[in-house]
Amino acid sequence: MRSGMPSRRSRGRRGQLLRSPPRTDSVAVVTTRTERSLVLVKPDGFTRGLSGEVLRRIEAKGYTLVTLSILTPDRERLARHYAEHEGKPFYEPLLDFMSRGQVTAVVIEGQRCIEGFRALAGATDPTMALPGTIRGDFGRDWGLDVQQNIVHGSDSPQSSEREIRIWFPELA
Ligand code: RTP
Ligand code: MG
Repeated sequence: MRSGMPSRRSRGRRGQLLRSPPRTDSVAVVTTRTERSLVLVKPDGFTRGLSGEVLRRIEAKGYTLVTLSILTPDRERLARHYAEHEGKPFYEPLLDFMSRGQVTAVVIEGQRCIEGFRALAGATDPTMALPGTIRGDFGRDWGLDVQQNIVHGSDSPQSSEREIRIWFPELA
């Protein structure tokens, strides 16, 4: 198409101009700030060799990996991480489950990556998590006291800041 000519899509069959092109000078620009999220591949996901698959999905979505560590978390770290759940029936089984093996801890970055990763992860209950999500594709009910659901992701900017301080104090 020659420069300066209106696009074909804006012309009718007889060539009449149907609609002027959208004005770009009056469009409100909405920007969102880059944020970070703390992602964990839990011991069930790690043992099944799913760390790579989780990282692949994060990168395929377009988020950046900031830092990554493989470790076996102790109960003290997990108690800080899951402080909001203290006293709930699944709290002790959750700490047992999370401390029983290695996890891959990752900080990811990108605009709205906190809610974006929660969408990639799917619902907490892996039986109900939709196919196409990490928990929906790889998780299931194993008849245990606590849901083993492959991944954790921060649920708010406040949680993310708090959790990154727990897992990667050098970044805080
Ligand atoms: P997460 O914190 O791990 O990303 O998961 P979430 O926000 O989707 O779920 P949350 O309510 O914060 O629960 C933390 C983890 O505890 C286990 N859980 N088991 N009734 C149960 O069996 C039960 N409820 C929660 C899950 O591993 C959940 O991810
Ligand atoms: Mg949570």
